[in-house]
Amino acid sequence: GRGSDSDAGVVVDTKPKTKRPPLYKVLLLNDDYTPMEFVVHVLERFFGMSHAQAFEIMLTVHKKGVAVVGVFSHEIAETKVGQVMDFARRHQHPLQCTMEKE
Ligand code: TYC
Repeated sequence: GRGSDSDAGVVVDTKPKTKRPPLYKVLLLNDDYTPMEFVVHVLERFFGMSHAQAFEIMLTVHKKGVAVVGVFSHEIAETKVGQVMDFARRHQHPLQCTMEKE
């Protein structure tokens, strides 16, 4: 129980834990070859951004090398990364998209 005599000083159930699922940042990486318009299209198509939003994030990646384009559950993040990598490969662009635990 909660530290009764029979527990011989072993503290149990100290903190009520509410388990939230971990979240994952999806990152887009810069490269020298993928056309800017292609990146804007990717952000509109797979991340539901407006054209203005997508253009802004694309420029951030272009200038800084990387940007977070969304935060999702593990399953959704994996799906997004897969969709972007597949779309880029099909169009023969070297665009890279990865995920990392927040
Ligand atoms: N740097 C690319 C260019 O000059 C544009 C670009 C932006 C590529 C963002 C990838 O994630 C990227 N054409």
